[in-house]
Amino acid sequence: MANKPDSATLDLFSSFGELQQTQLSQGAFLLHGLACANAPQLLADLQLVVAQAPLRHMHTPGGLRMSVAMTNCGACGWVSDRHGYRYTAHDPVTDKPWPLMPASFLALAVHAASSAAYSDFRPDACLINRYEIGTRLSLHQDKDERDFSQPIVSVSLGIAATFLYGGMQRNDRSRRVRLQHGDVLVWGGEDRLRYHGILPLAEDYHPTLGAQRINLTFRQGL
Ligand code: MD3
Ligand code: FE
Repeated sequence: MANKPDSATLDLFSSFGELQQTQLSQGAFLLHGLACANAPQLLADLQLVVAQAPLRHMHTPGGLRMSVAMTNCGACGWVSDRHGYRYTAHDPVTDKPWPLMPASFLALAVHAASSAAYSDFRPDACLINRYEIGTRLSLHQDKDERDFSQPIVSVSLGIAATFLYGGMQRNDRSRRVRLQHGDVLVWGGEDRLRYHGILPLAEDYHPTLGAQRINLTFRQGL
């Protein structure tokens, strides 16, 4: 069998600085360190968001408590409870609308999508995931959004994690991709419905975030 590389790395230049981009597959791009320079602003804005909409452990429709703590900002937010998964305009914990998406979040997400060739990305939701040591996210598809032609942009902050990048079927073999502080992933096209997950977070320490990893995923939910 031909021994062809399964990803290609390019060096690009953008207004966000010099950046290395790895194409994982047809529609999936890893933008190495794209969010590093903006991380202090993102984290300051994140603090304002979680002060209004606290991180919480949601439950799966089967009643299991998720080990990832979550909240949202934007016009809508992803929620899970015993009735299922969906996007809502209000935070069920506070009964208030989700906090506005900070300008720093939106600018980064739109920039990342456009540098990966998705030029009309208009995210209306940002799901915020917090991982502590041992927290994991088992293999799943993101299919609660209305329009799968829209990509998803994800931003990793804090301690590094191992991302599982699977296929279109749960049992397809997964690749492992290390996600570092500041890395941005963009998923669209034929890769939009791939199974993916995060291995249990190994013990580590990040200079600004301590013993945690934060992931922001930008979606068009409605
Ligand atoms: C591939 N988050 O919030 S981000 C999620 O690191 C989620 O917190 C993980 O999976 C995290 O749903 C992984 C990378 C990611 C996000 C969405 C995807 C990969 C994706 C959607 C489709 C395919
Ligand atoms: Fe996901």
